[in-house]
Amino acid sequence: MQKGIILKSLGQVYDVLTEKGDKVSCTLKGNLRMKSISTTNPAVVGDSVIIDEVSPGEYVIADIAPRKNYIIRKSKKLSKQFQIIASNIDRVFILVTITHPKTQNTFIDRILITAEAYDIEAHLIFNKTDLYSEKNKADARERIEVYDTIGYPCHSLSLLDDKQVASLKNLFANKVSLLCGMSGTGKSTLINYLVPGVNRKTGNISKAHKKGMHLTTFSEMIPLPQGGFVADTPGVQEFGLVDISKYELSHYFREMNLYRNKCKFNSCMHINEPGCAVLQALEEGKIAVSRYESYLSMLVNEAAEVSYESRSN
Ligand SMILES: Nc1nc2c(ncn2[C@@H]2O[C@H](COP(=O)(O)OP(=O)(O)OP(=O)(O)O)[C@@H](O)[C@H]2O)c(=O)[nH]1
Ligand SMILES: [Mg+2]
Ligand SMILES: [Zn+2]
Repeated sequence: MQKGIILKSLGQVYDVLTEKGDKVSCTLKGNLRMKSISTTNPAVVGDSVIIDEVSPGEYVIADIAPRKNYIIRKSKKLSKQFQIIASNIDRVFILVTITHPKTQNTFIDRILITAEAYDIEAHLIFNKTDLYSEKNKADARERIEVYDTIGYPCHSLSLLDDKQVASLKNLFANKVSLLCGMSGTGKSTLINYLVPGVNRKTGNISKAHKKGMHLTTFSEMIPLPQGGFVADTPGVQEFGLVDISKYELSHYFREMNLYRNKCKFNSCMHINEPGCAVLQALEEGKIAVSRYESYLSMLVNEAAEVSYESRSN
């Protein structure tokens, strides 16, 4: 028996990094396979596990430690099921591009809200500044102002410039970090920089659509030379929010959370109710219009009617 962490999940087989520093392939012990009820995957990247060598060179995952947190997305085909992308995350980094591709605020906010709900520190990395037009620059400045004010650290750079990337390195040391961002925003490019020799495939941006090509198709936890891990995830659109209820949603918008206790009604959803302190703060410019728009869009399109999964696991 020894402890390890799941680095990669390939269907029935998992790559585990053991405490001793060996990488071994494991299958899942039968009773653990049965545990998967509401999720499609019983063991996930980032899980802390106990492994057992059942015969020479043959390993099974015998137990999975309770998860500190996890990030989920909806399974495409099975609407009621969700898939855990990664677990036990310390920090989320959202790669944001203003152009090639254009990242929507709703994409950023959806991840921030998920991070907030799971108590994960979130940073924004505005990438591809080398491609900025004057208009893009203004757009970036405006967005950075919004997120800085709420308290999310923003970093602005071009990953093509080694000197600028060097300043990011420290942020990753000795932490388990998750990189998120639309396809083509530079997640794999950043990992190649953080882990020399890892050679993650990076893609071209299609000229016609200015979009990425969805090159990274599964999650993987990569050990960092300076200690810690970084997870590369596919550029998913359908990220997060699966188990956040409509009523809870405003709790995870930090700036809305500051005001919602002052609303006249306890059940206020901050849409058009009288005496709504959130709407008043919006009118007074204390809440950014873009964030409020994200809130409404998530409320209508994504948040669940009821919460059907406890986050504390
Ligand atoms: N001009 C410019 N190109 C960049 C920059 N950072 C990354 N790229 C390019 O953008 C393209 C996409 O980068 P990837 O790292 O593959 O993007 P990804 O986020 O991993 O994409 P998926 O794996 O599809 O989710 C590559 O051709 C990179 O070289 C940058 O700062 N400036
Ligand atoms: Mg990639
Ligand atoms: Zn209200």
